[in-house]
Amino acid sequence: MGLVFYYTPMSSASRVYWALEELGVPFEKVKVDLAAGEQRKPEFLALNANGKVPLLVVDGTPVFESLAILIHLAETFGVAKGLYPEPGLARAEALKWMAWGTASLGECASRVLRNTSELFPAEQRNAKAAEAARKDLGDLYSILDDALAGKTYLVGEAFSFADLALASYSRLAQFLGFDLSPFANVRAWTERCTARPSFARAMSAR
Ligand SMILES: N[C@@H](CCC(=O)N[C@@H](CS)C(=O)NCC(=O)O)C(=O)O
Repeated sequence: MGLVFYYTPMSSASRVYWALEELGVPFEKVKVDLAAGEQRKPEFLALNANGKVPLLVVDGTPVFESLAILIHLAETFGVAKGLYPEPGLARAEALKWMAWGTASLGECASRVLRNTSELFPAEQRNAKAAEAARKDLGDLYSILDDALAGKTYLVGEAFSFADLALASYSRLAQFLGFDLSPFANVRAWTERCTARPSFARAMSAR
């Protein structure tokens, strides 16, 4: 049965798309038109009751949440490809950054989005909350910038799933109009990571 990937371009599914392209594993893709409400169709809800992308169906078993999908792909295919450490402290470091990216950076970027984007109803947006979220985002990028000082990649010497899981948020930050220019290490690392052909392939998917 293999891998069936449900995605929407420019969404939380993008980093999973990037991972699949980076791994070079065969997968079937199914585009979900969020604007048309396809995520609320019974056949999709039967696979993911959350009604959200990404969703990866692995040999018939649905896996939702982009972080869980990334970890599964990293463990299953990434180790052999040198994209994810063997179990041990280096893996703990990779997991630390992947979890931080989702729970801290991603959560914060999502707060900025929810309080500024016209994708959300005006009455649910709050300028003060947006301002606080932008400040928090700056604090988080400062932490990431310090962690990248003198380093090419986050964990070890090579590009890994830790970089992939986090670098995709730089694009979201830029989309939100967040100024990354004070964070020189983050900018250089983002350019290094997103220059990979796998990133271009994933981003050009429509
Ligand atoms: N924490 C989830 C977030 C998933 C999510 O919010 N997906 C959005 C697109 S970015 C979605 O499918 N929204 C559809 C909806 O809420 O109706 C993950 O990382 O997988």
